[in-house]
Amino acid sequence: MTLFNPSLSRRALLAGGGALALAGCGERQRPFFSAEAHPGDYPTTLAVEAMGRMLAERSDGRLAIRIYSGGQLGGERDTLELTMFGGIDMNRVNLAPLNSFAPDTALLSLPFLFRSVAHSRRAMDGAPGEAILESLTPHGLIGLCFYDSGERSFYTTRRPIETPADMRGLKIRVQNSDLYVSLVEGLGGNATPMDYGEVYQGLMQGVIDGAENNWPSYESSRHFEAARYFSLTNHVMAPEVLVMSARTWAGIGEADRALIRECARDSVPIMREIWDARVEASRERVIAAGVQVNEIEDLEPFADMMRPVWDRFVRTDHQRDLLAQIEQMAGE
Ligand code: GTR
Repeated sequence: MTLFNPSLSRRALLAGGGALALAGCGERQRPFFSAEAHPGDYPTTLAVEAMGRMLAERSDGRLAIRIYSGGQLGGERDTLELTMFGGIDMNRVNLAPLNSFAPDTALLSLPFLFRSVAHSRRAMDGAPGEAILESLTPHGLIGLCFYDSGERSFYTTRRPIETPADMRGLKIRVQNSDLYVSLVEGLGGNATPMDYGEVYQGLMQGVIDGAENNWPSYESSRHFEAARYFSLTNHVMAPEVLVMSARTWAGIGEADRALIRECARDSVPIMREIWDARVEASRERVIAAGVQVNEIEDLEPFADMMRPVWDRFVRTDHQRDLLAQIEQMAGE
Protein backbone atom coordinates (compact mmCIF):
# COMPACT_ATOMS: atom_id res chain seq x y z
CA MET A 1 0.00 0.00 0.00
CA THR A 2 1.32 3.45 -0.84
CA LEU A 3 0.82 5.91 1.97
CA PHE A 4 -0.49 9.26 0.87
CA ASN A 5 2.03 12.00 1.54
CA PRO A 6 0.16 15.34 1.72
CA SER A 7 3.23 17.54 1.41
CA LEU A 8 4.46 15.65 -1.63
CA SER A 9 1.11 15.77 -3.30
CA ARG A 10 0.79 19.47 -2.50
CA ARG A 11 4.04 20.08 -4.30
CA ALA A 12 2.79 17.99 -7.20
CA LEU A 13 -0.40 20.03 -7.32
CA LEU A 14 1.52 23.29 -7.35
CA ALA A 15 3.66 22.01 -10.20
CA GLY A 16 0.50 20.96 -12.03
CA GLY A 17 -0.98 24.43 -11.51
CA GLY A 18 2.09 25.98 -13.10
CA ALA A 19 1.88 23.75 -16.14
CA LEU A 20 -1.75 24.64 -16.53
CA ALA A 21 -1.05 28.35 -16.37
CA LEU A 22 1.51 27.92 -19.16
CA ALA A 23 -1.03 26.01 -21.18
CA GLY A 24 -3.22 29.16 -21.09
CA CYS A 25 -6.59 28.79 -22.81
CA GLY A 26 -5.68 25.66 -24.74
CA GLU A 27 -7.14 22.18 -24.22
CA ARG A 28 -7.11 21.10 -20.60
CA GLN A 29 -4.60 18.40 -19.85
CA ARG A 30 -6.12 17.17 -16.62
CA PRO A 31 -9.25 17.40 -14.46
CA PHE A 32 -9.82 20.27 -12.04
CA PHE A 33 -8.40 19.27 -8.65
CA SER A 34 -10.85 19.99 -5.84
CA ALA A 35 -10.10 19.92 -2.10
CA GLU A 36 -12.60 18.63 0.45
CA ALA A 37 -12.23 18.26 4.23
CA HIS A 38 -15.00 15.68 4.51
CA PRO A 39 -14.98 11.99 3.59
CA GLY A 40 -16.21 10.59 0.28
CA ASP A 41 -19.78 9.92 1.42
CA TYR A 42 -20.39 13.37 2.92
CA PRO A 43 -23.06 15.54 1.21
CA THR A 44 -20.60 18.23 0.07
CA THR A 45 -18.32 15.61 -1.53
CA LEU A 46 -21.29 13.97 -3.24
CA ALA A 47 -22.46 17.36 -4.49
CA VAL A 48 -19.13 18.23 -6.11
CA GLU A 49 -19.05 14.72 -7.55
CA ALA A 50 -22.50 15.31 -9.08
CA MET A 51 -21.27 18.62 -10.44
CA GLY A 52 -18.28 16.84 -11.99
CA ARG A 53 -20.55 14.31 -13.71
CA MET A 54 -22.68 17.09 -15.18
CA LEU A 55 -19.60 18.96 -16.30
CA ALA A 56 -18.16 15.89 -18.04
CA GLU A 57 -21.47 15.12 -19.74
CA ARG A 58 -22.16 18.66 -20.88
CA SER A 59 -18.61 19.24 -22.17
CA ASP A 60 -18.48 15.89 -23.99
CA GLY A 61 -15.80 14.71 -21.63
CA ARG A 62 -13.48 17.69 -21.99
CA LEU A 63 -13.93 18.94 -18.43
CA ALA A 64 -13.84 16.88 -15.26
CA ILE A 65 -13.27 17.25 -11.52
CA ARG A 66 -11.07 15.09 -9.30
CA ILE A 67 -11.89 15.42 -5.62
CA TYR A 68 -9.27 14.98 -2.91
CA SER A 69 -11.58 14.26 0.03
CA GLY A 70 -10.98 13.58 3.71
CA GLY A 71 -8.65 16.55 4.16
CA GLN A 72 -5.90 14.81 2.14
CA LEU A 73 -4.57 18.17 0.97
CA GLY A 74 -4.60 19.78 4.41
CA GLY A 75 -6.82 21.92 6.62
CA GLU A 76 -9.20 24.44 5.06
CA ARG A 77 -7.05 27.46 5.80
CA ASP A 78 -4.04 25.90 4.04
CA THR A 79 -5.97 24.56 1.08
CA LEU A 80 -7.63 27.94 0.61
CA GLU A 81 -4.24 29.58 0.38
CA LEU A 82 -3.18 27.01 -2.18
CA THR A 83 -6.38 27.68 -4.11
CA MET A 84 -5.68 31.41 -4.18
CA PHE A 85 -2.25 30.67 -5.66
CA GLY A 86 -3.65 28.29 -8.26
CA GLY A 87 -2.08 25.16 -6.74
CA ILE A 88 -5.56 23.74 -6.23
CA ASP A 89 -8.27 24.53 -8.80
CA MET A 90 -11.36 24.17 -6.65
CA ASN A 91 -12.18 24.00 -2.98
CA ARG A 92 -15.27 23.32 -0.95
CA VAL A 93 -14.92 25.08 2.39
CA ASN A 94 -17.05 26.53 5.13
CA LEU A 95 -17.39 30.31 5.18
CA ALA A 96 -15.44 30.49 8.46
CA PRO A 97 -11.89 30.46 7.04
CA LEU A 98 -12.90 33.24 4.63
CA ASN A 99 -14.20 35.54 7.37
CA SER A 100 -10.85 37.14 8.12
CA PHE A 101 -10.05 38.40 4.61
CA ALA A 102 -13.47 38.62 2.94
CA PRO A 103 -15.47 40.44 5.62
CA ASP A 104 -18.86 40.15 3.92
CA THR A 105 -18.75 36.38 4.41
CA ALA A 106 -19.12 37.07 8.15
CA LEU A 107 -22.68 38.24 7.53
CA LEU A 108 -23.95 34.74 6.78
CA SER A 109 -22.03 33.46 9.82
CA LEU A 110 -23.66 35.82 12.34
CA PRO A 111 -25.08 33.98 15.36
CA PHE A 112 -28.87 33.59 15.48
CA LEU A 113 -29.34 35.38 12.15
CA PHE A 114 -31.51 32.91 10.28
CA ARG A 115 -35.03 32.06 11.44
CA SER A 116 -35.19 28.80 9.52
CA VAL A 117 -33.44 26.67 6.93
CA ALA A 118 -35.78 28.20 4.31
CA HIS A 119 -34.63 31.67 5.35
CA SER A 120 -30.96 30.75 4.93
CA ARG A 121 -31.68 29.21 1.52
CA ARG A 122 -33.46 32.37 0.36
CA ALA A 123 -30.44 34.44 1.38
CA MET A 124 -27.95 32.10 -0.32
CA ASP A 125 -30.04 31.92 -3.51
CA GLY A 126 -30.87 35.63 -3.64
CA ALA A 127 -29.08 38.91 -4.20
CA PRO A 128 -27.18 38.88 -0.86
CA GLY A 129 -25.71 35.47 -1.66
CA GLU A 130 -24.71 36.64 -5.11
CA ALA A 131 -23.00 39.74 -3.66
CA ILE A 132 -21.11 37.67 -1.08
CA LEU A 133 -19.88 35.21 -3.71
CA GLU A 134 -18.67 38.15 -5.80
CA SER A 135 -16.85 39.65 -2.82
CA LEU A 136 -14.37 36.75 -3.04
CA THR A 137 -13.02 37.75 -6.47
CA PRO A 138 -10.49 40.35 -5.23
CA HIS A 139 -9.00 37.58 -3.08
CA GLY A 140 -8.21 35.29 -5.98
CA LEU A 141 -11.30 33.14 -5.60
CA ILE A 142 -14.33 32.73 -7.85
CA GLY A 143 -17.41 31.92 -5.75
CA LEU A 144 -19.40 29.27 -7.62
CA CYS A 145 -22.20 28.36 -5.22
CA PHE A 146 -23.25 27.86 -1.62
CA TYR A 147 -24.14 24.52 -0.10
CA ASP A 148 -26.19 23.90 3.05
CA SER A 149 -24.44 23.29 6.34
CA GLY A 150 -27.43 23.30 8.67
CA GLU A 151 -27.36 24.54 12.23
CA ARG A 152 -24.30 24.31 14.43
CA SER A 153 -24.63 23.42 18.12
CA PHE A 154 -22.21 22.85 20.99
CA TYR A 155 -21.13 19.38 22.07
CA THR A 156 -19.16 18.73 25.22
CA THR A 157 -17.35 15.94 27.01
CA ARG A 158 -18.39 16.34 30.65
CA ARG A 159 -21.77 18.01 30.96
CA PRO A 160 -24.50 19.49 28.79
CA ILE A 161 -24.97 23.20 28.11
CA GLU A 162 -28.32 24.42 29.37
CA THR A 163 -27.64 28.13 29.85
CA PRO A 164 -24.74 30.41 28.87
CA ALA A 165 -23.42 30.03 32.43
CA ASP A 166 -22.58 26.40 31.58
CA MET A 167 -20.11 27.65 28.95
CA ARG A 168 -18.00 29.41 31.54
CA GLY A 169 -14.43 28.15 31.63
CA LEU A 170 -14.97 25.48 28.98
CA LYS A 171 -12.30 25.14 26.30
CA ILE A 172 -14.25 25.02 23.08
CA ARG A 173 -12.63 24.31 19.74
CA VAL A 174 -13.57 26.77 17.02
CA GLN A 175 -12.71 27.11 13.35
CA ASN A 176 -9.92 29.48 12.34
CA SER A 177 -12.11 32.58 12.37
CA ASP A 178 -12.21 35.58 14.71
CA LEU A 179 -15.97 35.56 14.49
CA TYR A 180 -16.15 32.12 16.11
CA VAL A 181 -13.58 33.14 18.71
CA SER A 182 -15.68 36.13 19.75
CA LEU A 183 -18.86 34.04 19.62
CA VAL A 184 -17.53 31.52 22.14
CA GLU A 185 -15.86 34.18 24.27
CA GLY A 186 -19.05 36.25 24.21
CA LEU A 187 -20.79 33.28 25.81
CA GLY A 188 -18.10 32.97 28.48
CA GLY A 189 -16.14 30.02 27.05
CA ASN A 190 -12.44 29.79 26.15
CA ALA A 191 -12.19 29.61 22.38
CA THR A 192 -9.46 27.36 20.96
CA PRO A 193 -8.98 27.65 17.17
CA MET A 194 -7.91 24.31 15.73
CA ASP A 195 -8.04 22.46 12.40
CA TYR A 196 -11.01 20.16 11.97
CA GLY A 197 -8.73 17.15 11.58
CA GLU A 198 -7.28 17.63 15.08
CA VAL A 199 -10.53 17.92 17.00
CA TYR A 200 -11.15 14.21 17.58
CA GLN A 201 -7.83 13.76 19.32
CA GLY A 202 -8.23 17.05 21.17
CA LEU A 203 -11.52 15.84 22.63
CA MET A 204 -10.21 12.37 23.41
CA GLN A 205 -7.12 13.70 25.18
CA GLY A 206 -9.03 16.38 27.08
CA VAL A 207 -7.11 19.24 25.42
CA ILE A 208 -10.53 20.74 24.72
CA ASP A 209 -13.86 20.27 26.52
CA GLY A 210 -16.05 20.59 23.49
CA ALA A 211 -16.60 21.90 19.99
CA GLU A 212 -19.50 22.95 17.83
CA ASN A 213 -20.84 21.68 14.54
CA ASN A 214 -23.86 20.33 12.66
CA TRP A 215 -25.24 16.78 12.98
CA PRO A 216 -23.53 15.28 9.92
CA SER A 217 -20.07 16.57 10.89
CA TYR A 218 -20.51 15.56 14.54
CA GLU A 219 -21.34 12.07 13.32
CA SER A 220 -18.98 11.58 10.37
CA SER A 221 -15.95 12.90 12.30
CA ARG A 222 -16.87 10.55 15.19
CA HIS A 223 -16.56 13.47 17.62
CA PHE A 224 -19.66 12.00 19.27
CA GLU A 225 -17.51 9.16 20.62
CA ALA A 226 -15.62 11.64 22.80
CA ALA A 227 -18.18 14.39 23.39
CA ARG A 228 -21.41 12.70 24.42
CA TYR A 229 -23.52 15.79 25.19
CA PHE A 230 -25.04 17.53 22.18
CA SER A 231 -26.82 20.72 23.29
CA LEU A 232 -29.13 22.25 20.70
CA THR A 233 -27.98 25.87 20.74
CA ASN A 234 -28.38 26.09 16.93
CA HIS A 235 -26.28 29.23 17.14
CA VAL A 236 -24.95 29.52 13.57
CA MET A 237 -26.17 28.47 10.14
CA ALA A 238 -23.19 29.57 8.02
CA PRO A 239 -23.20 27.81 4.64
CA GLU A 240 -20.48 25.98 2.81
CA VAL A 241 -19.07 27.54 -0.34
CA LEU A 242 -17.54 26.10 -3.49
CA VAL A 243 -14.78 28.26 -4.94
CA MET A 244 -12.51 28.09 -7.94
CA SER A 245 -9.03 29.56 -8.11
CA ALA A 246 -9.01 32.84 -10.07
CA ARG A 247 -5.74 31.62 -11.61
CA THR A 248 -7.41 28.52 -12.99
CA TRP A 249 -10.41 30.64 -14.03
CA ALA A 250 -8.13 32.93 -16.03
CA GLY A 251 -7.20 30.00 -18.25
CA ILE A 252 -10.80 29.02 -19.03
CA GLY A 253 -12.77 30.38 -22.00
CA GLU A 254 -16.13 32.19 -21.65
CA ALA A 255 -18.30 29.26 -22.74
CA ASP A 256 -16.65 26.84 -20.32
CA ARG A 257 -16.87 29.35 -17.49
CA ALA A 258 -20.62 29.59 -18.08
CA LEU A 259 -20.84 25.80 -18.11
CA ILE A 260 -18.92 25.53 -14.83
CA ARG A 261 -21.23 28.07 -13.19
CA GLU A 262 -24.28 26.27 -14.55
CA CYS A 263 -23.16 22.85 -13.27
CA ALA A 264 -22.29 24.31 -9.85
CA ARG A 265 -25.75 25.88 -9.65
CA ASP A 266 -27.40 22.65 -10.73
CA SER A 267 -25.58 20.70 -8.04
CA VAL A 268 -27.22 22.82 -5.29
CA PRO A 269 -30.71 21.21 -5.30
CA ILE A 270 -29.07 17.77 -5.50
CA MET A 271 -26.95 18.64 -2.47
CA ARG A 272 -29.98 19.87 -0.51
CA GLU A 273 -31.82 16.61 -0.99
CA ILE A 274 -28.80 14.61 0.12
CA TRP A 275 -28.21 17.02 2.99
CA ASP A 276 -31.73 16.86 4.44
CA ALA A 277 -31.64 13.06 4.44
CA ARG A 278 -28.15 13.01 5.97
CA VAL A 279 -29.09 15.36 8.82
CA GLU A 280 -31.82 12.92 9.85
CA ALA A 281 -29.63 9.84 9.40
CA SER A 282 -26.75 11.34 11.39
CA ARG A 283 -29.03 12.41 14.21
CA GLU A 284 -30.51 8.91 14.41
CA ARG A 285 -27.07 7.26 14.30
CA VAL A 286 -25.60 9.26 17.16
CA ILE A 287 -28.71 8.88 19.30
CA ALA A 288 -28.58 5.13 18.72
CA ALA A 289 -24.93 5.30 19.84
CA GLY A 290 -26.04 6.77 23.18
CA VAL A 291 -25.43 10.49 22.74
CA GLN A 292 -27.44 12.68 25.10
CA VAL A 293 -29.31 15.33 23.13
CA ASN A 294 -30.16 18.33 25.19
CA GLU A 295 -33.03 20.57 24.02
CA ILE A 296 -32.69 24.16 25.25
CA GLU A 297 -35.98 25.74 26.16
CA ASP A 298 -34.90 29.35 25.94
CA LEU A 299 -32.28 30.46 23.44
CA GLU A 300 -32.89 34.16 24.12
CA PRO A 301 -30.15 34.46 26.79
CA PHE A 302 -27.64 33.05 24.29
CA ALA A 303 -28.82 35.35 21.49
CA ASP A 304 -28.78 38.39 23.80
CA MET A 305 -25.08 37.89 24.49
CA MET A 306 -24.25 37.97 20.79
CA ARG A 307 -24.82 41.70 20.21
CA PRO A 308 -21.05 42.48 20.48
CA VAL A 309 -20.33 39.88 17.79
CA TRP A 310 -22.79 41.56 15.44
CA ASP A 311 -21.36 45.01 16.24
CA ARG A 312 -17.82 43.84 15.63
CA PHE A 313 -18.42 42.10 12.31
CA VAL A 314 -21.03 44.38 10.74
CA ARG A 315 -19.15 47.60 10.28
CA THR A 316 -19.74 49.26 6.92
CA ASP A 317 -22.89 50.74 5.39
CA HIS A 318 -22.57 48.19 2.61
CA GLN A 319 -22.65 45.37 5.16
CA ARG A 320 -25.57 46.91 7.04
CA ASP A 321 -27.44 47.14 3.76
CA LEU A 322 -26.78 43.49 2.86
CA LEU A 323 -27.75 42.44 6.36
CA ALA A 324 -31.04 44.36 6.14
CA GLN A 325 -31.80 42.55 2.88
CA ILE A 326 -31.08 39.18 4.52
CA GLU A 327 -33.24 39.99 7.53
CA GLN A 328 -36.10 41.02 5.28
CA MET A 329 -36.04 37.57 3.72
CA ALA A 330 -36.96 35.94 7.06
CA GLY A 331 -40.67 35.81 6.58
CA GLU A 332 -41.10 35.80 2.81
C1 GTR B 1 -18.07 21.46 8.95
C2 GTR B 1 -17.79 22.10 7.62
C3 GTR B 1 -16.32 21.98 7.30
C4 GTR B 1 -15.48 22.55 8.42
C5 GTR B 1 -15.88 21.93 9.74
C6 GTR B 1 -15.14 22.56 10.90
O1 GTR B 1 -19.43 21.63 9.27
O2 GTR B 1 -18.51 21.42 6.62
O3 GTR B 1 -16.08 22.65 6.09
O4 GTR B 1 -15.68 23.93 8.47
O5 GTR B 1 -17.27 22.06 9.96
O6 GTR B 1 -15.75 22.77 11.94
O7 GTR B 1 -13.95 22.82 10.76
